[in-house]
Amino acid sequence: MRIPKSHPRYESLMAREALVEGVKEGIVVRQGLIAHGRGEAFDYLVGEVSIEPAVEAEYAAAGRLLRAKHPVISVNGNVAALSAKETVEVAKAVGATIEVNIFHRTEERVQRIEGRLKSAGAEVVLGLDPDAGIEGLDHPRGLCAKAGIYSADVVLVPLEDGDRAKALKDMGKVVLTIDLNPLSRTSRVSDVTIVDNITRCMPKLARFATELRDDDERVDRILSEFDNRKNLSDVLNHIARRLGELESDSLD
Ligand code: PTJ
Repeated sequence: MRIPKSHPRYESLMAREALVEGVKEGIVVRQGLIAHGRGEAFDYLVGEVSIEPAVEAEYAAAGRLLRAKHPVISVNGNVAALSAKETVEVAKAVGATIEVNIFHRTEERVQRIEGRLKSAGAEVVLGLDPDAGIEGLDHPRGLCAKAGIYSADVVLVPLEDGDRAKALKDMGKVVLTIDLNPLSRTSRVSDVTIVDNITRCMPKLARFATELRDDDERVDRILSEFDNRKNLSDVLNHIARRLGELESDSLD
């Protein structure tokens, strides 16, 4: 379907189209469409823009990735359909390894997601031949690569809610996430939670990483000032304030 750029919901409709195409191509699972709907609902609540706490978290995540010895970006079907090119750009900007790690795992899907990432410019993508396991996870998302997630010190796990973030924390890793739901288990347990749409977040992460690369002092300051609990509470306060304003507007 062709969507005119002038459509007021252009970005949102394009994202839906990308996910529906992703389902047809065997990249996205149908459950991914439901997950996206939940994300859209939270995006409405934040106002469909990158709010200040999100930008702060994006700087903190860029700093953490730059400081990591072995950063890994974990990619699932939704991430590949919405942000393959931008994910590769972030990986290049911070020197991260990319690994496909999916909940609804089939070899064919892993291959298709790997193919999508490679056509977006990735040279190496791990995940197809898992040779290690995330401790404490007995479902397929526990399968991982020794040279990737298993040995990473910092892992970016966008768009998931589940027990993996907690399992990765229990393994001693720094966990970063992108999740429009500030209340999800992954959001609550991560070291840095970016409450922003992945389509707005990934380009910023790449830009901020480039901006911070040679500014050690600024990275030190960003990392020492960032507090994930406070950031999540700033997000919730933003939503509460915004709902209050919308409510009084609608009564005028
Ligand atoms: O590809 P697979 O097999 O690994 O499956 C991927 C999904 C997304 C289906 C799976 O990880 C899943 O079921 O995820 P959840 O538990 O629904 O969590 C997804 C989280 O991402 C939710 O908290 C959503 O609010 C959030 N989310 C969805 N779309 C976006 C988003 N956050 C940021 N940007 C989005 N576009």
